[in-house]
Amino acid sequence: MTRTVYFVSGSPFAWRVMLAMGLKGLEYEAVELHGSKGDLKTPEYLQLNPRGKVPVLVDGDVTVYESLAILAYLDRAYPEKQIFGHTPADAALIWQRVAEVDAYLGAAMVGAVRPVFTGAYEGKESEINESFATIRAEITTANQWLGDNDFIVGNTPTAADITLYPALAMLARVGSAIDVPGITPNLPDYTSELPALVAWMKRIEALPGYDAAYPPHWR
Ligand SMILES: N[C@@H](CCC(=O)N[C@@H](CS)C(=O)NCC(=O)O)C(=O)O
Repeated sequence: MTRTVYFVSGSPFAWRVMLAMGLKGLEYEAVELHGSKGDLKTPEYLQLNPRGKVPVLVDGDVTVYESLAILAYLDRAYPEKQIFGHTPADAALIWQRVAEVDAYLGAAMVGAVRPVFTGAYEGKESEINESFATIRAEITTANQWLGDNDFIVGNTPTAADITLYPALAMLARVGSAIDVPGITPNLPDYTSELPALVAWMKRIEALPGYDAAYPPHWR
């Protein structure tokens, strides 16, 4: 059976799906799309995802969009190496972390990083700085989630890790590169300030399938 993931290089939403597939040992074809070329708005692509966004997974005759729906699908379709936990309490905590990442860190990233990178920041500096303040607080919170564990929930990787990791990796990469008047990301230096988070990132980077999922334009 052919499995295809449609992605845009660096999309944290697509990256989480590809990390999940790697973790589960699933082979897949990764089809890279380019928003600037209109690839996401072609009639053919809109048939797969009427919102014209990545990721989309096509798994045989099943097509799914929305990254969290794809993770949930993968866990039901390929239950070995479950990423949503084995007990009700674990499942609840994993979903809680996943929802927190999307609702707070993810939303703040949309409010801060996206306008800076699309050049649509003029007149929005104070809102963007507020979003960066939220991002800083959420990074500290994520560091606290780890506690003494190897992963965000317990000692095996779950959907909580693969939802959080792409966002933090993107912030580590772009945060220091933002040089826009009036905008002060002030993101922490993970290595000196958050060593536990750095050690956790290295654990994610050692997982099966990590290299195949790495954004091609960052290589
Ligand atoms: N809630 C969606 C978000 C997907 C999303 O926003 N994808 C972005 C890339 S990071 C995209 O495809 N943007 C293209 C567009 O909006 O035209 C998910 O979790 O899959």
